[in-house]
Amino acid sequence: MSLNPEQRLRILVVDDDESVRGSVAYVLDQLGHQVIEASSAAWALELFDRHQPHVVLSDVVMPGEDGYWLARQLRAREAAQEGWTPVIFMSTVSEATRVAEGIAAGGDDYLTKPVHPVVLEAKLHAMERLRAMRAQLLALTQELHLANLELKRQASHDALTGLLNRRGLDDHLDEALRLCARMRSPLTLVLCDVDFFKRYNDTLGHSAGDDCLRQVGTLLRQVARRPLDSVARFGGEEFALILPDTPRSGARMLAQAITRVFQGAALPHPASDVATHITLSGGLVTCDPGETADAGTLLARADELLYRAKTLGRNQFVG
Ligand code: GH3
Ligand code: MG
Ligand code: MG
Ligand code: MG
Repeated sequence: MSLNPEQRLRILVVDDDESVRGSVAYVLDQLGHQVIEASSAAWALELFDRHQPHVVLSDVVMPGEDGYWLARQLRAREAAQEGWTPVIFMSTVSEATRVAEGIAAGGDDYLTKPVHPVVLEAKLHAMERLRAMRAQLLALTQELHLANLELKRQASHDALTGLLNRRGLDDHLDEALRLCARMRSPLTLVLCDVDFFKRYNDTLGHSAGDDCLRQVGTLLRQVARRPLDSVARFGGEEFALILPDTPRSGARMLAQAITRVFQGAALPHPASDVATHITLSGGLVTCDPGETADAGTLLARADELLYRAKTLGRNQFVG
């Protein structure tokens, strides 16, 4: 019989009796499957590792380790790898307690010898059905896992800029503060706000405003680009930079870098009182080593300094 490649199974047949192995192998071969033969449980385990069969058909009573031992070994391997290979026992022993013992050892089915070819074929179909269902379930679990990750990402990120959102910022700032306290390392928080942005929207339209905010996000990311730095969109046209391991001197340099980068990018602002391009005002606060500050206090201090920058004439950083 010719099977298409997905239907063709690699089947490990384990039996110490060569004639049983031969006749089972013959039936499977006639059905179009590929057969691997082992004369002992220990040898079967080696062949299993080498060939990763789709199904194991195993005798129970064999010299040395028996078929139940083999099933237990396979299940132990699978537990570590999240795999599953159907194991069907074939035995002349048909005692109920022995059958139950085989299933408990990890067997999926138990056939009494001599195994009828039609029954064998039907049992293989049943195992294939289970394998297909399991594969579907795994795919679904994977999909759910990815969807869950995406939901988590969406909950903490801003759709317009791809930066952290307010919630993401709060979580991140708490975490960064804890880490800096433990490492006795300074952390700087920068809060900045686009100058005269209402006028930008009023002049160029809301959609141009959105584009502008995206570009502001990109520019800020260029400035805060160390691996531990993070940038958030704090509100409408307000942004926050969390800069672990950054002392006051580093913060001042960073503020200068922001001003310089925005000067260089020269995003045109047709209605600003302070420049012909988009500018930012900002507040800088540094939590020094040994100082304990919570996220809320730090944000409130940065906001006050930002307000001061606005009243001092905008396009500047205070802190
Ligand atoms: P200031 O220099 O004092 O900061 O003046 P401003 O006009 O920037 O500040 P104000 O708070 O008066 O206005 C902020 C504007 O930001 C108003 C609002 O329309 C705009 N804005 C907030 N969120 C968005 C957004 O998602 N997209 C766009 N296009 N505009 C936004
Ligand atoms: Mg035997
Ligand atoms: Mg604002
Ligand atoms: Mg503003």
